[in-house]
Amino acid sequence: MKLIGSNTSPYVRKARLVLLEKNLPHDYVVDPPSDPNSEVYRVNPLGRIPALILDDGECIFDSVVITEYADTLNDTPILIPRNDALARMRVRRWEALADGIMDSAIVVRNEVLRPQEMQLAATLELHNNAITHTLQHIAAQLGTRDWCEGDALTLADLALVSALAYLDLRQPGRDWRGAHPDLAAWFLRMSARPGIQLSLADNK
Ligand SMILES: N[C@@H](CCC(=O)N[C@@H](CS)C(=O)NCC(=O)O)C(=O)O
Repeated sequence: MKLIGSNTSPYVRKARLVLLEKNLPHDYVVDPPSDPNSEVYRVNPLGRIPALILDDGECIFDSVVITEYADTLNDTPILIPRNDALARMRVRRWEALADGIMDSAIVVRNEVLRPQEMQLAATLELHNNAITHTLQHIAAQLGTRDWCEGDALTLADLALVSALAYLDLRQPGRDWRGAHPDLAAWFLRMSARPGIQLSLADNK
């Protein structure tokens, strides 16, 4: 299978980390929709990345659907609990928090790319505050634990790494490490994983 993405997209990073952590053979192709000739326009009517093209040509999008599908392909490890409905919900809820940070950070990014006089201060404040509050919530939930949910790696951890990496990329002035030292220590521990290391090397 082939994952179409870009190195800057946090949703792509999340999907890619799932493929890497599960050791699912795939080609990772940087082919962003900013290129009008991107293959993504042929395979995803939304023109968004990530898009995962299976060997028979079927295309899967968006990142939530990709991760859901990819997780069924093997059990090593199971990243989304299958039998425990509460644990499954909690992993998905972590993912919603991480995706929400990504969504807000992208709104902020798009806003600051506009000419200064056209930028909406209220939009910037709304979304920056949402990120700040969500980071506080996440840091309080995680505490000093190793994993977001349960006692092993799940999709929750990979989604959170992807959201934090995106903040590092797009909001380098946001000192989330200073505000949340335990979260910073967790991110450092997670960064030692080979798949995450590989993906973070491209975070520029
Ligand atoms: N909810 C989607 C969001 C995907 C998305 O918005 N991707 C962005 C990149 S971060 C995109 O493709 N934007 C179109 C563009 O860059 O032109 C998912 O989780 O896959």
